[in-house]
Amino acid sequence: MIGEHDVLVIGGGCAGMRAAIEAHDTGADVAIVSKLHPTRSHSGAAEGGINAALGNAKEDSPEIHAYDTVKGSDFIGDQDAIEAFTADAPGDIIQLEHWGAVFSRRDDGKLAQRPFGAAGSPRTVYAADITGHVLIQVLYEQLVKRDIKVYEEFFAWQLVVNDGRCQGVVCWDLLNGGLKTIGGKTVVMATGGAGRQYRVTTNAYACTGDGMAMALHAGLPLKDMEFMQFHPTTLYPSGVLLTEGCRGEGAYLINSEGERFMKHYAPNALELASRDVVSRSEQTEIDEGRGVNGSVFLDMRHLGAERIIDRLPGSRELSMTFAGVDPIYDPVPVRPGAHYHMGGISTDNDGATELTGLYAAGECACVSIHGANRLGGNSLMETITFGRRAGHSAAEWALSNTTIDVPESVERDAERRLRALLDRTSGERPWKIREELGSSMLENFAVFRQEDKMLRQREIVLELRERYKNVYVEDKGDVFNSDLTQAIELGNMLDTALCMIEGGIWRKESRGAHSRPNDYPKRDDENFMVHTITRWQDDGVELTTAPVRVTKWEPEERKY
Ligand code: MEZ
Repeated sequence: MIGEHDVLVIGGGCAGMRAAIEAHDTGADVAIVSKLHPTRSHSGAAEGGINAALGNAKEDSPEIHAYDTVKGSDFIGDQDAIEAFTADAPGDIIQLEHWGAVFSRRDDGKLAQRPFGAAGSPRTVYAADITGHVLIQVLYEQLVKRDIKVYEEFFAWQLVVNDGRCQGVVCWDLLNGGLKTIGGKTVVMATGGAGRQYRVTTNAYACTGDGMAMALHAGLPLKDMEFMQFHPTTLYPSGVLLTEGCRGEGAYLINSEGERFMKHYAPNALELASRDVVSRSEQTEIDEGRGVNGSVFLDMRHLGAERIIDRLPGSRELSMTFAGVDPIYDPVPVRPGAHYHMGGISTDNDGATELTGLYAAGECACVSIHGANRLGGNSLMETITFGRRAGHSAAEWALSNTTIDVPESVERDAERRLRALLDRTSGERPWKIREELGSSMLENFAVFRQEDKMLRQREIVLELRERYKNVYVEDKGDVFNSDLTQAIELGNMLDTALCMIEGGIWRKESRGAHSRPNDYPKRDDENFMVHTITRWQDDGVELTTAPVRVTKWEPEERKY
């Protein structure tokens, strides 16, 4: 073992850093393990903002925020978790501001808040359109201030479970090579999502579901994995995110005929309906022949150069760089792209999982506050609020329990598995399997779903898993062996994809991001207002269900 800590956080994005800061401030000795430098984490790609009911632009309250979130979730978010979240959010924003987050401000000096989709009030606090980027810098400064150790460029591979509790993680040292074990009295998983399962995605190459897969393989349940959010405005052809903040500032969507089509789908909220609704509307326009190259257009021209440059400078730059279009003069081609996993490692409201000593927060976790569809801006807030809560409870547990015991056999077993992979002298290269996974998920498990396509996708993933058993790592070296880590990441994506597909096949209704217009077009509260729970059993997925926790909002028809 190369190190021992009270709390070990896996993942250096917003949730991981916020958890580490809180654990430190609770009195614990903390370290972060991350395959990237923290300021390169994918949280930095979150653009449009972070939601809290400050009421600076219009009357608002945590209760209204909670209702919007419950409705957005299509009524399977757990309402006690949502209420805890929206109650904590304003204080957490003020804390970030006190730490130096340079949020945009109104003329009267208050924090500015912009409208976002499906929100009853302009609630999204922002720093132009680089909010995530600002937050990771601020959180990283707080790590440095506290001298929190970061095991940087350490690829976490396997949880250490001994004596019925989680006590650390086995990692591959990217810089020097070799397996290294780090002990923790408690471990907080904060590794983000797995959007790279799809060919068109806003997600960075690093988003490969490593934490979800580690938990799954340690016997933990993943909850609601069938719900994959497609963000309505990803640039054609790259999939790079164009923030919802553009629509918040007044941009609208048009089809190939120049028609503002959202009036047919969400007559009140228009482009600011929830993401599942807007993505479906775009996909319908495209499927019915009113798109161009599989895209529609986001029109910002009427906002004028001054507003675009002031509020949306990053979006302009991304459009020019990745689509060759300056939004001041021309509409930008956009289409739905895989963006966010509503599901993840099942936790309670303080991040605890069912394995003693293991906590989770951020996109890899499912508390669950997003249910079947997340509201834009609730994700950055989730990283902060639930990162803080998980860090606190992990520290409290660690401080009242004293030992770390990692048997030598743990690293020996991991070494054997690694050797089996590295010593293989022939086989299939990982990239081909990865490409087929990305294309087929987009084809068969995307904005719209239907039984035959999902069954086909299950077959495809099972076949890819068979081929994966023979995957061949060409680079046998120690230093920055990305061939090796990409092969491991591929295994993680395949297994988590299987959980998603099994959940999708099981859910015979349309709810939030799980839309089955051809076979089950309606929501079915009587039979399916439950969470799906998937576990890894006998090299496959076992599916059960768990009840949704309702505090005060009974399900109603969802209209925007
Ligand atoms: O919450 C998000 O996903 C977000 C803020 C994205 C965006 O459009 O900017």
